[in-house]
Amino acid sequence: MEKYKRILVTSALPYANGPIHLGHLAGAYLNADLYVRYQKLKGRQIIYICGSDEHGVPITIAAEKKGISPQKIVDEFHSRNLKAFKQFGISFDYYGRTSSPVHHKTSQEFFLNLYKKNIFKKITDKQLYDEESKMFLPDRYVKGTCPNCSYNEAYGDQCEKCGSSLSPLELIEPKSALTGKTPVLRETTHWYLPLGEFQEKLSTWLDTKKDWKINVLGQVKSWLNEGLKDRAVTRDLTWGVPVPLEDSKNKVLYVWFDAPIGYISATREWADLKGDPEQWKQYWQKPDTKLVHFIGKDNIVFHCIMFPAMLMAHGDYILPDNVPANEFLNLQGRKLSTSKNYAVWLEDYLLKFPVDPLRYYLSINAPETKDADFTWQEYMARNNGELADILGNFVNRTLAFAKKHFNHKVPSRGPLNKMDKEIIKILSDAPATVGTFFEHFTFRKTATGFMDVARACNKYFNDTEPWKTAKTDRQRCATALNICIQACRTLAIISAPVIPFSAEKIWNMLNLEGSVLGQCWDTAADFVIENEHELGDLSILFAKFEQKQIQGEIDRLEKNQESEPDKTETAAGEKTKIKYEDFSKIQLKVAQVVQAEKIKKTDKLLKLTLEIEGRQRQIVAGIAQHYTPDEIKGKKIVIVANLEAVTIRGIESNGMLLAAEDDDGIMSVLSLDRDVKTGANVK
Ligand code: B3M
Ligand code: ZN
Repeated sequence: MEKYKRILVTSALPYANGPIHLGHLAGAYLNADLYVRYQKLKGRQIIYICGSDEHGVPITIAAEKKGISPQKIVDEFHSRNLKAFKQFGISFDYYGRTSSPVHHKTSQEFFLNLYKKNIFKKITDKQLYDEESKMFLPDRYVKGTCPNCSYNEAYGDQCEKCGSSLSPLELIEPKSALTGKTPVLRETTHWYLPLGEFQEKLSTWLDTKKDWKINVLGQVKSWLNEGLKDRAVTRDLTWGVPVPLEDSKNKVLYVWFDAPIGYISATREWADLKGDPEQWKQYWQKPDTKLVHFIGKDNIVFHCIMFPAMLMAHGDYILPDNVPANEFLNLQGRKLSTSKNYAVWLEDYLLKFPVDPLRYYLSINAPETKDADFTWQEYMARNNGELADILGNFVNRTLAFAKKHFNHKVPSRGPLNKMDKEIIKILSDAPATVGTFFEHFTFRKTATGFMDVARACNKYFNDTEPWKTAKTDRQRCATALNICIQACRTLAIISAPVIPFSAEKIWNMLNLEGSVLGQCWDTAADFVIENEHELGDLSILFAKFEQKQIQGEIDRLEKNQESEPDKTETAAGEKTKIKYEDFSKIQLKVAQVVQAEKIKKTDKLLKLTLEIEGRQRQIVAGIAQHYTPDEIKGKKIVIVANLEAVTIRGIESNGMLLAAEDDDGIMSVLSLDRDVKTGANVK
């Protein structure tokens, strides 16, 4: 941090075409909020910027579906989403919108700056055109068959089945999403950002990012390895930021050109509102600002390649220090699907359940290095067994005890014994230990971190047995209670980023001045509550849920289960027990990798040619982010040999290799420590 004076945090601007669901929260908002709240407690100068993405084809298509204007759609969802985020405690300093005049101006200036520097290539070529609706069909206006996986509902910009990014002309049998008609080809002119020309500069810059998350670096490297291509930054549409050139009628900026500039415009609006219109420049133009973008994994290329290239081309701006992108959140073992209503909507959640249990569960179960699974059952278990039984119980029994035995006042400490010293050590280490987890974007550990401290406090309460010493050794009892009360304060501060509403409640129960938000992280473990301080009123911190409260939610999702199954395991990653007969159906064999190559247009896949007892066999393995083809070549590995063949990205895979992957996203392919022949059985 020393290198930096201030921090600018952004979360991806959600499209204002629908409500927010848990996948959004887990991807780019809750993690950012934890980071920001922590940094504020650390006393750092930081702002948190977000807003609605109100342009692009997703918006116009949503509007057309509902038969209303795009403006109406974005007006509705901008305010609904902002309200839901606020209620969920997402502490934006400013939530802008890309339809604002400041944004139009800022993005047009940005475009013109690059245009005047002759950065863009102006290219005229043929694009798909719908004769019936009389318009070109960019991005999602065209659907067709994916050339990579043959999925027949692929969009013109992306195939949602295999994840590859596409251009409309690559689709097989394209059809207009508006009329269903087969489009014709027509000439049109657009401005392209020649990303290839930034390849070297981007690579050099990205090479310095050794501390970025593995999942992010993996994707980025695979884009770079494939070689960056020109990208059109304009579209033939009427909804969006008009292209500010004479010869560009009915053309707007591509949504992924204007949306990231939205971070800048929103910061400008924030500064205007503060009455210090120049202040945005500090955050965007001073190299001692740390810029951090929180996003979901589908936005990595835009934030790590395209936007940085734009910023480099412009020259006046800083580049992100980190882009800690998250993977996806699944729901009850299946992929979330908004179109099939297989999702948990935030607005709906807020009507029925309290905020903090969800913040806690989504933090502890964040899709940090790999996809995670949300289940209502685990949500309830975490609330009841951890928030209520550990943290809630500790605070409650401490304060109830003080009320009963010390007249609701803080008793004074006497001499300390071994147990006292041990818990004091745990408490005083906590701010630094838990703090590191925030600094390193390992948010799952921030939640386990404070809960572990609460667990130790609960144990201390049990072990010191104040209910006995109350009668036998008053000073001992008072000492233990004093420590427990001080610990409640520490816990309030170190849990505040994750469960801000409950932390505030603890603060009030302790009857301390001000708000927990105004405290200092580093002195969270100082024992500053004075003797004889009068405590506040007790209230329940976390109510326990009963099965019937969550059953309705489970039933609703089960009804919507046309969505594809994604995982066979339970939320805790445990599988149900099997018999040996079941295991013995799996044939594991030793194989040697004789050839390895990257599969084009994918981040994760390698095609491996294996040798087993003199015969060759081909498999596809999801290890490209962890192994280069050269690293894996020659290795003897273990494969599942009798798996039915599947086709992945048009390539047949006859088996599966075994690899271990831990929570930090480190992957290791299983290998052998003696030289056995290929074909050997593994049991
Ligand atoms: N509107 C969000 C998405 O892909 C997209 C993010 C823009 S961030 C500049 O869902
Ligand atoms: Zn596909």
